[in-house]
Amino acid sequence: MTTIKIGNSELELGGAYVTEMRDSSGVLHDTNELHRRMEEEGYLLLRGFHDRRKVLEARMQILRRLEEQNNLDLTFPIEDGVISLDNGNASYRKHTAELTSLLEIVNGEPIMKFFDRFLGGKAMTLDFKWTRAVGAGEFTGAHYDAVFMSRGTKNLYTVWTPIGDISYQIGGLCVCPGSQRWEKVVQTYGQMDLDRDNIDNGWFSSDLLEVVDKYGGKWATTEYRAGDVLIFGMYMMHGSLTNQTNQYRLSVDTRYQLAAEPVDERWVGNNPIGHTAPRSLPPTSMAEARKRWGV
Ligand SMILES: O=C(O)CCC(=O)C(=O)O
Repeated sequence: MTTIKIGNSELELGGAYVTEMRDSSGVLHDTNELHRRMEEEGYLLLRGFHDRRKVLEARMQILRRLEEQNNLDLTFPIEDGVISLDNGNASYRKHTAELTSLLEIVNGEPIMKFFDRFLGGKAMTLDFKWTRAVGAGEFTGAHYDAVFMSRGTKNLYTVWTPIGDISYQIGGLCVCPGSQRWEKVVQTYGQMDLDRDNIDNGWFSSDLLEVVDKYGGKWATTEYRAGDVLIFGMYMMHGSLTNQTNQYRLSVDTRYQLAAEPVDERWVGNNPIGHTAPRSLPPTSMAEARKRWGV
């Protein structure tokens, strides 16, 4: 029995809440089938999409940054990315421009060519890269990406790239297939703009189980290998498993769209402005907003 952790709950893979993700790498060259699966299931897991050695090179570049920032416990090999005392999430975002190996992966030919084909035209990627080092006991709550980056085209895709091998214990991403069709949620929460609406941190819920209790379906997840990518659209409810180890979970999420379509200006340019919410007023809680929306 494989046990995984969501929030504080230990769950069985194949049980009521969690199922194994489907691997679509076998249909990588069949664009119609990729579209069909994206439409139906809402995500594409493509194993071995990137050259594993390049991803591991990017991992070392990041780990050296974390070492310089004193985030690592150096009584263990640097490769293991063991977290130093303070345990929290670590940030290396301000160093993104120096992470050349990482940028080669997320801006490189394989992924850009994939999107040229998938989108049926010249693709572009948003310049901002959401780099992550998720600490012990940490996880990401359930959300749609639309809330954070939908001022341009809605035909925008997230690519989540594990930077290293990610076991169930380290805790990678999970998605909720079918959540792209939760019409009422899409029409209310899904229309929210974090910077305009000032509602909490944008997470629909920090309790992933509550979400499927209410709307049905299951969370789908897997163990990832360096080289894999997971792709989904703006209205796919997703979050992550809890990191149960003393090692950082390294990953990056990046966005792709047709170059000819409108762009969310917050996330492009040499120094993207990012979230702009004037937080002079206290934020409305998501619980309150959900009550108002009836979701
Ligand atoms: O890596 C994570 O924990 C969150 C990533 C995420 O929310 C995304 O890829 O949109």
